[in-house]
Order: sequence, then C-alpha cells, then structure tokens
Amino acid sequence: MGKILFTGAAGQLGAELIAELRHRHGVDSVLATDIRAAEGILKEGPFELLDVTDEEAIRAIIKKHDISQIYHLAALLSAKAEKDIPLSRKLNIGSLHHVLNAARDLNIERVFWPSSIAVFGPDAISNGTPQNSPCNPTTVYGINKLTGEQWCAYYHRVFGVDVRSLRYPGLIGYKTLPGGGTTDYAVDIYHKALAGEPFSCFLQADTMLPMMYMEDAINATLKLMDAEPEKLSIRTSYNVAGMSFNPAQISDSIRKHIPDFSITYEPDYRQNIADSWPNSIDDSTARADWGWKPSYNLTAMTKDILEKLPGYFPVLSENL
Ligand code: AKB
Repeated sequence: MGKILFTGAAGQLGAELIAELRHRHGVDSVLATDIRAAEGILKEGPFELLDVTDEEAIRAIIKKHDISQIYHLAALLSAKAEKDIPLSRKLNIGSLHHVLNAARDLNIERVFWPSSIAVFGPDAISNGTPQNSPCNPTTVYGINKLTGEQWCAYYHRVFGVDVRSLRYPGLIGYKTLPGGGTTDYAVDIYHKALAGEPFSCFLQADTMLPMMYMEDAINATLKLMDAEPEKLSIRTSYNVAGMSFNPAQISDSIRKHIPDFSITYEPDYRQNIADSWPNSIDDSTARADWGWKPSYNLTAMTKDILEKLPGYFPVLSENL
C-alpha cells in the first residue's frame, strides 16, 4: 500500500485521525497537508502545505508521495459557509471535484469525504431521521454537502472510484478547538466550565442536535474505510449517530462535576441553522452494513473530557 494523504489535516477530525493512522501504520505512512503551517502533532510526521483549490498541486502531491488513499477533509463549516458562499463552493465542492478526478485518473484505491447531518433540512423527519429521509437543506453548507454526496455516488457508479462517506453529527473532542461550526458550542462549553467561567450559548436551551464524541467518530471513520466494498450499500453517505442533547442537558451534565457552572442563552444567526437540522438520527443501515455501534453517551463523554482536557493545550482548527 502507498501512503495516506490528508487534506485539511489541522482540523478537528484530521489531527485525531492522523494520530490513530500513524499509530497503526507508522508515522511515515501518513502525509498531512493543510493550507496553514503544521502545529502540534502534525509536526511529528510528514507534512506539506497544500491549497486544495489548486487541482495541479493536489496531483503533484499524489505523484510525489506515492499516495494510495485520500482523506479529503478541507472545508468551511456551517456558520462560516453562510458568510462566504463563493469560498464555500470553491472549497467544499470545487476541491471535492479535484480530488475525485485525481482519484479516477491516478488510480487511488480509496477516498474518504465527510458529509454531515446538514444535508437534512426542515422537511426531513426530525426524530430518528432515516437514511433516505427527504433532505432539502436550507443552509449553504448543507446544499454543498448534499451536492457532494451525489458527486461521490456518481464517481463511484460511473468511474468506479471507491469513495466512502459519513454524515457526521456535531463532533466533540478536546484536542482541538473547532471554529466556524454550529455545533461548536458543545466543545467551547467544556473549556469555559474548566476555566471557572460562565458560558454564553449562541443556541437556545432546548435546541436538540445529534452529536458524537471524537473517539466514536474516529472509530466510525476507520471502520467504514476498512470495510469490504461489497458490504457498502450506500455510496452517497451513511447516517451515523452517537447521542443527542440540547444546551441545557450538556450544562446539567457538566454541573454534576462542576456544581457552580452557569450558562446563559443568547441565540444568534446560528439558531436558524440548528433549527433546520434533525434532533436525532437513525443509523440502522450503517449498523447493518459494516457493524457501526457508538460507545459514548453524554454522561460518559462529559466525564472523559473533564478528566482529560486539563492536561491539554488545544489547537484552533477551522476544518472538519
Ligand atoms: C457544523 O456545525 O458545521 C458541523 C456539522 C454538524 O456538520 N459540526
């Protein structure tokens, strides 16, 4: 097998997936790339600067490093995408085309591309949203994700590109500080709680959203990428679920460890984005096809983060 290429490596998901894959296959087997210089663990292995809107630059890196798998994570998250439609199209959709074309032309064995629960809009069944629920997203980010899913399915069907995808819920980890997402409040809240500060939440207390602890997200991603191709009945993107909660419930779970923690609610434009997304997700197809099963609920995640975060110096990230 050749090397594994990551784009958007400095993001919330990239940094942790890279650490796990380097642990499994050796440091030199994973090439991290990002538009920003390497920080933190990304300095501990091969790294190149890469602007994924430059198709030739992607192809040059693939050839130079003998790449056989690609995790294409570079993207603007939902809140940022709403503020810059041209950049979000160029980055979230344009670069996906560059990667899919390169995968087709340069014999890449496998590609991973992240989708999101943002593909679902207000028409979707909001509790236990099924895999094939009507989508009709109303956000810039969701429109791009739904488009990207269809392109992945097309490249698989027509060109045989083995591209795989998950519809991630809000991802919660403590090793990076996400920037630009609607579900980011559920990461920031732990940092404020541990600093002994009150938290001002940009969503209302009862805004229920699907979420997933980073450990589960890493596990789901690598399980999907390791699955035999014949097992995969979905070539757009798989629903995956971890837990669902609202801001009031996560603050209650923190208060069990930090009784003085306080939260106030000041909803902004991100409330509309959150209101258009499901409350909870049905992931039975992922469970049946490749054995997906989450391990963390809200109680277990809060305990783990509050124990481990104090020893960490998270890096700011704006990709998935
Ligand atoms: C975001 O909030 O933009 C992301 C997502 C749900 O895709 N975390």
